[in-house]
Formats: sequence, C-alpha cells, structure tokens
Amino acid sequence: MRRGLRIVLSTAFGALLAGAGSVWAADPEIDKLLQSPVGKDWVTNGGNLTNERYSALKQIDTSNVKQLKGAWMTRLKGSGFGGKYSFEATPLVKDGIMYIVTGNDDVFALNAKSGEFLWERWSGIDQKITSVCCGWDNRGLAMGEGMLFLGQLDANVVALDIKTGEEVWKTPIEVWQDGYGITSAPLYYDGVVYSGITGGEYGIRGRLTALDAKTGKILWRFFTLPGPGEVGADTWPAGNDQYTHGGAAIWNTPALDSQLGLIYFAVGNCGPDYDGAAREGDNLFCASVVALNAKTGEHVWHFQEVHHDIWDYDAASPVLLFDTTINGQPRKGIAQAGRTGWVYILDRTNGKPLIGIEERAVPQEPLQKTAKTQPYPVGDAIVPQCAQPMEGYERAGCIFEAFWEEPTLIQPSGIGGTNWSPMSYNPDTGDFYVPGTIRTSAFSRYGDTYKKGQRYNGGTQAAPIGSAMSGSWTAIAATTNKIAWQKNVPYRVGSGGGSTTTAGGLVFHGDPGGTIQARDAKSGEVLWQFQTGFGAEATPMVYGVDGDEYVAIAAGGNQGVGSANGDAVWAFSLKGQVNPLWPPPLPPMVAGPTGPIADNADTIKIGAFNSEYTYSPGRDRVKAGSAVTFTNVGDIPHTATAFENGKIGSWDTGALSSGESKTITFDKPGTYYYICTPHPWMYGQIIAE
Ligand SMILES: [Cu+2]
Repeated sequence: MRRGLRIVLSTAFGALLAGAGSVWAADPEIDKLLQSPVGKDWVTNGGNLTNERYSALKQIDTSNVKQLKGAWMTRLKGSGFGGKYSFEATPLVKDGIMYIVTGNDDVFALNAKSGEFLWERWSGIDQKITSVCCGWDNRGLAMGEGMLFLGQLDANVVALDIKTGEEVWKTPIEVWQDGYGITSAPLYYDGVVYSGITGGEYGIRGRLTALDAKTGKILWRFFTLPGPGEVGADTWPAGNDQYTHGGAAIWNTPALDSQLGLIYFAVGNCGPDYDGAAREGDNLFCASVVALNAKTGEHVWHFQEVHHDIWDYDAASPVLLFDTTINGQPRKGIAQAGRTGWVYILDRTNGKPLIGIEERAVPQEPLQKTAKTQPYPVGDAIVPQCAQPMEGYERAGCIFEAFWEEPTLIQPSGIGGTNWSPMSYNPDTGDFYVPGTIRTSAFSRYGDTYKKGQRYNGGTQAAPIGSAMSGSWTAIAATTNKIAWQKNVPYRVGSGGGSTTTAGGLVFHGDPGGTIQARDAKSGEVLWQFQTGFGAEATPMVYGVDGDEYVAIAAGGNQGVGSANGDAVWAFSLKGQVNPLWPPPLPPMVAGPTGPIADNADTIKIGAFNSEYTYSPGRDRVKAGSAVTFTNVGDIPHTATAFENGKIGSWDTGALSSGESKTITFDKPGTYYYICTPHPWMYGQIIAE
C-alpha cells in the first residue's frame, strides 16, 4: 500500500514540477514503471529510478532456489570477447524481450524466453580509441519513447529504434581524442536522457548531460568542476585553470526522485589522481554525491565523501534511493558505497548525514596540500582500512595516510572498497548488499604535466608483488550502517558485478570464478550456485515472462580483475534444463606477473592478442647483459616501468604509443619487476641470470 500511494503522489507532484510544457509525459508507461516496484519488466539499469535493484518477484525463493537451472544461454557472436573488454552490463527486459549491450557498445535484442536473436546493432566504434581508462566496457542501456539509449566509448550518446536497432539519433558529448568517453548506462525519465562521462584519468572536465530524448538535443549540462563564481569554485586555488581539466567523471547511472524533482549521482576522482600539489582546497565536486533539479540542472546540494582526494577514492558505484524509518520517523535516504569501504548514508532531501558522519583529523603531507579532516561515517566499513607492513616497504598506514614520492602501503587501495559495482537494497530486510575488494596499494606521487587527451595521473598505486587480493560480500543495515552479515570470497568483487535482491528473500551476484550465486538475504548463506563458464562480473537482474520468473546475468569477464573473457548471456528459471559449463581459468589471488616463464625472449609485446592490458610473455628469463625490446602492439599508450618495492622508474620505457618500441639492457643478474604506470594492474618480470 505504501508504495502504491507513493506512485500516485509522485505523478501529481511530477506534473506540478514539470510545468505547463510537459504535463503530458512523453512515455507515460515507462515513467510509471520507473516509479513502481520492479515486476516482470526491468526497464532501466538499476531496476527503477531508485537504483535499488530490488525485484518484487518471488516465485523463486529461499526454499526452491536450489532447483534453478539454465533456461537458455546465448553467445553474442564474439562481441566484446577479448582481453581488453569487461562485460558489466545489466540486461533490460520489457514485454518478453531482452536488450543487452557489450563492452564494444554493440546492442542485441533477444527473446527473453528462449534467448533467440531478434536484432543486433554493431556499434562500428573506432577500435583505436586511446582514451579508455580501464577496459572497454559499457554498463548498460536505458529505454523510453520506443527507443533504447546508450553511451559509447567514443563519447557519443545514441538512440536506437527499440523494434529494429536502427539508429534514430547520435549526439557527441565531446570527442574521445580529448580524453572523453562514456561507460555508464544512461537514465531515461520524462522525456529526458541523462548521461555521465568518463575521462577522470585524462584531464577532462566532468559533467552530467541532459538530452532531449526525442531529438538528442543537449538541454543542459552540469559541470562537476565549478567555473569561477559557481558553487564550489572556492574549493579550488584562485586564478588557476585546474577546473578545466581536473577530472570528476560520472561512472554510473543517476537515480531520480520524481516527488522531490531531484536527480542524484556520484562523482569520480580529481585529476591528477595522486598529486594534490596544484589543487589546494577540498576540490568540489570530486568524490561527492550531488543533487540537481532534474528539470533545470541547477545545483541543490552536495556531500563530499573525500576532501582533496589523492588516493583515487572516488564515488564510482551508483547512488541508491531508499525509504526507511529511523526513531519512528519516516526518512528519505540516499546511499552510496565508496572506494573508501564505507557506505555513505544521507538524507536525500538535503544531503545531510542520516545516521552520522564525523569529520576527523587525518595525517598531513604539506607537499600534497592534504585536507585537515576527512569524513568518517558512523558504523562499519566493509573492508579492512589498514595495510599490513611488508618487507621492503618502509611506510604503511591506514585509510587517508598521506604520501609523497616514498612508496606507502595503504588499504583500501584506490580501486576499493567498492569500485564500479552496484549494491542493492532489500526493503524486507532493510539491508544493503555491498560488494568489496580487499587489496593493498603502494601509493607514490611522481607528477604529470597536463596535455589535452593524455593520461594525467601524477603517480601510481600498484599492489605490491606477492600481496594478497580477495573480496567480500557484506549486508549493511540501512538504519545503523552496521554489518548485518559478512562473507569473504576468494576474488575481488567490487570492480565489476554487483548485487540484485528479491522479495523471495534472495541476493543474486556473479563471481569472477564464473559462478552466479544466490544468497539468503537474511544470513548471507550461499543457497545456490551455477557455473556460467566465463567470468561472471556483471550485475544480475530478474524478470518475468508468461508467469515464469527468470534471473539473468552477462558473463564475459573483467579485464581489471583478470576473470575469463566471454560473450555469454545466461537466463535461469525453475523450469530450466540447461546444465552448467566447465569452470574457466581463475583470476589471480596474489598480485604480480603470472604465466609460464619464457626463455630468452628478446621482445616483450604489450597488448598482444587483443588483450590490451598485458605483457607477453609476462615473465622472461634472459642472460645477464641481454637487451630486451618492449613493443606496444596494442591500441593505447603503455609503459614498462621498473617497480622495486613500490619505487618507480629506475628504468623505464616511457610512454609507448601503438607501434612504438624501446630496448632496455639488463646488465646485472637479478629479478626485475615492472608495471605499466597508467595501468598499474599490468605486471611483468625479467629474470636476468
Ligand atoms: Cu598500460
């Protein structure tokens, strides 16, 4: 009843807020679904406008989930299949048709009951895009007015005819050559398409862009880096143009409260990521949650999770709207799972902490212009927040430890905590289901000069060779921010796939080892798992066709975690007959180079075999005095840079563009580890004997 009432209210308020020009919604059916509990149709990335990822379907429940089998599995014709891709999209389903987008921005329509192809649209995007931060990826689609909407890696927002896949319009937000791209799923509501933008690692100026759904015309932009005189401008150094290239990307889909007329989104890190020297101040709106008037784009409130971020602790996971009761009072909440390992829980009417967030003094490094205090949410973190000391490293600390050029071990690493992966919220338990990455980084700053369209990090944060990497699933109580249950898992799960929860008392999520799993929402116990055959690192969704409930997940791996590549979509139901596949190769649990040791290879190829972020061979044994040539055969610039207990650059190829080579001679016997500084999850090893 409560939910039903909310829908009626929001329609009335929505009409009032919208003004005379758009009293009649352009797509009343989709707008209604977007404001309702999610049933048989899942019409936007986060299920509905809340991003709760909660399905009201309950045919599959804790008592029968172990009977789930594959209803169908469809391979998407090799789209997005390869080492450079991640497959993170949540499929959409409407009226028995599934729509899915791959890491190559190719879109497929499938019969949601059988998995058969209905149409396909190959993006034709340039295969030489050099502004891809962290793998070729697309997190999903939006729909409305008979169209599907997607953002592309080449920074275009595109509308397709939902019946045929034919392009209706295409609007460039920027050009990729200047460092821009799009990986987030857009949000459609009330005639408007809202899109984020990436490029926080390439010196861009972040923004949320609102487009007219019918024509693709840009209605307004909200820049996440304020210009002179705008709200937040005083958090940047005066007379400095850092705001024109300070990053602040939007990695994920906004949420929208139609009653309040507000749109909400999470903002990424500042650039340069690890060097705060030239950007004294808190640096709004980096690492923040922002609320805007959904019609005009005007700033309404913001909450910054990390002041003057130098750790890449940005807000990358989608914001989530939920309603709850605290001290007998109904409250309108918004939550975001940060890379810091905390869930930030706020009042979505005004951006104030709902449970409590304290500003506490933190370690200082004057050269970094560190912020004096940082926000500490009341409650529990989902991952450890102190690094263990390691041999060879002189400095180790906890979250917000300061650093400069001396390598400093810190946990969480800059990739989380929770990175891009979405959490879900179940109103029946009152818990968020939060994916976590447990990993240490060795942070060090080296400085970078801004050049339009070039990588702009100012430092690096590789995990120490031999350090452990794992993950966790945590239920966090929305009214206390405390752990309800927590389960450790072998692989990092905060970077790709998130969770989905149901009225059947279940939490569904994928696993980099290839399984999709169902947990009891109350206890966290795994009740069912099924091997998809590929890295299952996308967020599942739930839908219904002809009275049957289905669970679906994309399985195609994640280049950052190293899970197995693929191009599969799986759907499961209680009537399913399809058996599991063999387990794929497993991702690493220890940081460092992997694979067999080659003998006397005189050339190391970077980005070979369409695996953009690899050295081949990754390990090589040569005679002392040998010359080894590093050749970039990939698409984007890479380096091979000495990495000795976190110290960078005693030898270095420098940035090698596609086709370029550099020869290094290894005179002294010894083991030489190296990384790619822009992509510090790439490792190599030369053993000189
Ligand atoms: Cu690289």
